[in-house]
Amino acid sequence: MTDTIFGKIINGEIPAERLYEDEHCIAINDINPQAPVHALVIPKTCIARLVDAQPDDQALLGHLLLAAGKVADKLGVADAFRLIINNGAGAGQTVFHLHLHIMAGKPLAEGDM
Ligand code: DGP
Repeated sequence: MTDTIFGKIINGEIPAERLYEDEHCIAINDINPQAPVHALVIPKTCIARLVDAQPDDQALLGHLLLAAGKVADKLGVADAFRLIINNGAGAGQTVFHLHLHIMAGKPLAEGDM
């Protein structure tokens, strides 16, 4: 585990309500929501950026997508949500522990972020 804010949330040093948890990941609400529904799916193992993932991470990456679907369902937005991964500071990544943003609850146009 790294000492990013998400590592601290995963190991319980920093409190955060867990919307979902399983062996490999947790989901929490984003502290600074950009949409009415804005949750984060975070693997318990730290991969800094998506591009740092290795072939051995393939199952985990698939698991995160399946978990995101479960979380969207639990949040009542399974019919209309968007997944975003910011990779690198230039793309807006601020926490260098891979995470998927689940965003929903407002009309999503193709060009929206
Ligand atoms: P990104 O820009 O893709 O690295 O997204 C990081 C997100 O993490 C950002 O939307 C805000 C959220 N975030 C940062 N610190 C915390 C925290 O302590 N708790 C929660 N719930 N979310 C956080």
